[in-house]
Amino acid sequence: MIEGHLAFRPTEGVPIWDIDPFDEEILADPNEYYAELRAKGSLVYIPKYSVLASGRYDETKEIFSDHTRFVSSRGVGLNDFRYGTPWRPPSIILEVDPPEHTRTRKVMAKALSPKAIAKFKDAFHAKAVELVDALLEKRRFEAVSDLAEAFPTAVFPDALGMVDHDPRPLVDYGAMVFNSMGPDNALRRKATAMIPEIVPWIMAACARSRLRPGGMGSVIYEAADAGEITQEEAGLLIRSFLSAGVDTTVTGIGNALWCLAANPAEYERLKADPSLARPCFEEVLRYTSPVHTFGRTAAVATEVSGVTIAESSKILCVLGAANLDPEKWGDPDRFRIERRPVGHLAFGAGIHGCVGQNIARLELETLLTVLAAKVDRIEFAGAAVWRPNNAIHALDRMPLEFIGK
Ligand code: HEM
Ligand code: OVM
Repeated sequence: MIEGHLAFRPTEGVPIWDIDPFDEEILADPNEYYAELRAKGSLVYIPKYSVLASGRYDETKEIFSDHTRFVSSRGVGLNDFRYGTPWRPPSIILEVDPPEHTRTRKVMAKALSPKAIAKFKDAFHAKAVELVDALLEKRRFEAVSDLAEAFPTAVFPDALGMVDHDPRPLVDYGAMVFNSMGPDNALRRKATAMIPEIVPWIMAACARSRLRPGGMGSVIYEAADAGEITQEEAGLLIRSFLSAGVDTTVTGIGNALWCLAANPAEYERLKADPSLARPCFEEVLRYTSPVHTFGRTAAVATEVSGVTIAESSKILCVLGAANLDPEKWGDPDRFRIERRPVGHLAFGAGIHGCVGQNIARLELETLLTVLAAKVDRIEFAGAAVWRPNNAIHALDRMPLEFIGK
């Protein structure tokens, strides 16, 4: 695999920071790094990777949503696709710009529209009830495997229409995709080493013959039949479902349980008013940013907040830092389920803003509603441990206890 990027010289006046944002200790506990990044300036140069980093809300949003100046087609990870071969054929939705993006985005948005996914609600609810009842019976359990992973790996492949599926490669592929967006560190090398055992399984699962009619996958293949995309592109869009659709919601659920166990008064509020399930999830997203960092590449010489940006600069958009910026959010370090953090960047912003956000919300809203109805208390039953990932902020394990109503 050939990789690399230009060694950009920092613009004069830009703070230079000798830090490795992908150090495993920082990835596991990033809030101090976020605060320092915001404090140093609107853009900070990181020599270790020859990149600029943005952690303040306004600038991060500006860069992330301006697809003309800051492109995705050169990769949203650390490597510039112009100077190295990507580890897999690029995503035809995430890693492209208009006009290519417009066509594939339209097809995927149709499969994931509120109308198209409404029919999954009952199945999601039934699975949530089944899992939560079993865990109440057990009382103590491992929340990452037994709930955060168990729920999406059961309901999402079914909604996609997969005829047979296995939770392990689904969870591992997501972690791989997100780790590969980072630098050439141990996390990325471990991810790359798993390619032979996981990628063939994933690619085989994208075939039309493996997808039932009635699922989101068949909507994609029908768009191919209608000539909107090619059959090969349909397969690659199914790959996008499997890349971005499982590990993200697994992380969302784990992080939600962590927030609620750590903030029992907020859980009391949710029980008292289960219609807060959705705003609660939005606050979990703001507070924990499951996707913590994604990049862009400057296609032109430009400027943000008075800082000059050279053409071809790679910019890390630190969504986790922006979502905790005190200039944007009052009391950002407090988890408040009634905050309704409109404008948070956990799903991104602009034309690449998460196309799966409606189904992510449906999964989380359903699960949080079932919890509020059945579980009286959510308590830690041991230490919660975070799992470093170059792009995802997720738990590795979290012993919990559910006390029933
Ligand atoms: C895009 C986060 C769930 C599919 C994005 C982006 C973010 C994000 C930050 C923007 C990427 C960018 O601009 O470069 C999340 C989070 C989720 C979640 C935090 C759950 C809590 C899902 C689900 C799917 C999905 C369930 C299901 C298919 C995608 C795809 C894109 C995307 C295909 C690329 C869209 C485009 O480039 O136009 N997501 N996501 N995501 N997400 Fe999600
Ligand atoms: C894709 C893809 C992969 C990772 C993340 C993502 C968050 C999309 O393959 O399209 O969005």
